[in-house]
Amino acid sequence: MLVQPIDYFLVVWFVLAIASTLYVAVDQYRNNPEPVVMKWGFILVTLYMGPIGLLLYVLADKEPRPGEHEAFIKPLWKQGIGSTIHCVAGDATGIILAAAITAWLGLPMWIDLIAEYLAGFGFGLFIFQSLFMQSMLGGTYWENVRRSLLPEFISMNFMMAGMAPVMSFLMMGRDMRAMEPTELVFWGVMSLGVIAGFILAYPSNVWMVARKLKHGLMTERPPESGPGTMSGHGDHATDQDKMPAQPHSKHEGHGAGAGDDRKHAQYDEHGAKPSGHGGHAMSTDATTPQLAAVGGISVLALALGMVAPANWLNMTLSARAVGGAIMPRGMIMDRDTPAEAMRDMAAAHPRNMTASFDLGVRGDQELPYRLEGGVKVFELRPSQVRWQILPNVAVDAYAYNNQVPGPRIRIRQGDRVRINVTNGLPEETTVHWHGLILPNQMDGPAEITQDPIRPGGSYAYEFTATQHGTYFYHPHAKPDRTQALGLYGALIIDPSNPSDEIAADHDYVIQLQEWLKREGLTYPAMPMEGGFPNYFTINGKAYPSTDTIRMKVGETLKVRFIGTNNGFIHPMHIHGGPFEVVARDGETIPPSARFLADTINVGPGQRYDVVWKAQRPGKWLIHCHIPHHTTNNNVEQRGGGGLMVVIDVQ
Ligand SMILES: [Cu+2]
Repeated sequence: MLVQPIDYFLVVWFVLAIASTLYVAVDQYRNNPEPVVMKWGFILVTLYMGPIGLLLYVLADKEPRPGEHEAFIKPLWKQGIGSTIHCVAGDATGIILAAAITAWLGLPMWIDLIAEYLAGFGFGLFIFQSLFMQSMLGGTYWENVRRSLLPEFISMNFMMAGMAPVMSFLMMGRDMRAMEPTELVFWGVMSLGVIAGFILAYPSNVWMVARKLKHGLMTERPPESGPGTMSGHGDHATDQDKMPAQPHSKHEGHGAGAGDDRKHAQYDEHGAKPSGHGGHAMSTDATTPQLAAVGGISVLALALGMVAPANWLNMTLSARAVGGAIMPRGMIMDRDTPAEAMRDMAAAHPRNMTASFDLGVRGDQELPYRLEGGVKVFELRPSQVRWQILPNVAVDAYAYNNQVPGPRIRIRQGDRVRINVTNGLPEETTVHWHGLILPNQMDGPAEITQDPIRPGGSYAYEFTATQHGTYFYHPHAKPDRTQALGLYGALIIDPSNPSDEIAADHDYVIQLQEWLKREGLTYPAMPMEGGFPNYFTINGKAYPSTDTIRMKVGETLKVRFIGTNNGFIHPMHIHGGPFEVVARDGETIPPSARFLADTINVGPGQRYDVVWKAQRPGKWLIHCHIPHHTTNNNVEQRGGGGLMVVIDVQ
């Protein structure tokens, strides 16, 4: 799913990669006179390295004009590229296959890397070098394995030394979609890894070609197209020892400047058949100390590339544990950070949103019920929706019944209620009835009083409301994630004795919330590194999209503040004169203890009922007194933002 700028870049990249690969494939088979194994080497490497593979092909290998391939490929730097190409083609194929399989199996990153090394080495050595090159080198398969072992080992070590840290850091970076083979970024990381591996393996390949440890580029012409093809020649070379210079079947250029003093393998007109024993076997002039030094450094580089990332990354993470998670900028993720912590702070994934609602849709709608044998039965269903909080800002929210805040449950003291909760979220949930006296089994804490409700599962909460006042409900399974993403709703219980109600002309509920929305993604806001919110809502909307309360001079307004938010104490202030604090946490304050104030600190979980009297006409504000909380992404719009509501008094 295209959710980040990198996704669009990668679409372009892979379109270019496929186009480049098609070009190289067609050109190799139509025009370029080289052995089949090298044709495929360039095709595969172009698939992995995209336009860079194409660049290498055109600069180092593609015959510039008919008949020039032999001379064109002679320079050592080109021979080194050829040698690296067929190492990388084999190794990278093994590595990528292993990466996809280990991700699918859910194995941790450290096993992933080891499997990739073994698969890359195995694929490179046993298939690409020994099997495919057998036609070049002659000899038996196992002779080739033995001969290729050391050069392949050195090259593979450097290749993996480049590829492993790129994969480790990028797959387990902020965007851990990179661990999922179903995501484009996974393939982007593989491509970048192959490029890094190529760069690191190249110098050793140049040296190995120069020392005749490895083959570089070669020319192989079918008889019809060879530059020296003479008309009328109908015979074909069958024995290189007898016919070393067959004019229409050349095959040369293996190793820096060494092509002319060695025998040329001969090929029949079908191109790739070994024509005799011995083939292109070379004898190296590298000394044992040289080999030991280069080999040793390659092992050191490999160890560094494989192990060093473990200083910063938790290498025990697997694609199954964290794959797909996109982490907020600024979150501290170190080698000890567990997968659970990452999942907890990850963005709500845009692909999971089941519905989208525009600015006009409001939350906190009174929830209808049906009566079953005297029990008021309510239905609650949490799911993921895109919820508009400002004209141009939508959050990917967790919502009860497609509302943020969730629907208002309004009951009367003494009511018997049953609330059926069906989990439409991709993770476990429960519901806690905050502040209520009820049977312990109905209280909601996951793992403590009940098993969490699994995705698709349900649970019936049933109790009798013995209290009255302002309450709320919220999840008690990972509330730091799921409540922060929008799961909360008001629970208003009217007193059975109407005279217990502190009456006012208007009644307005304020549910507070903090949001973290960046780069198109919504993260659960938390008071920790990387988790600080940048949007704030009252009843699911940020000012200027919040409600306006309309009343007349002399009328009273009861505001029920509910700390439905997770992270901050919000000092809620009303302009235009003091209010009287009449209830706290659902409990009515006795008249003698009620007090006047103009600011009240509403902490998470707290409720305050206050009664404010409109004394003068005009626009009077209710707002949080932390000015940052009255901005939208730190911007003041039309005089404010976030936690702000206007009381319009006529
Ligand atoms: Cu505040």
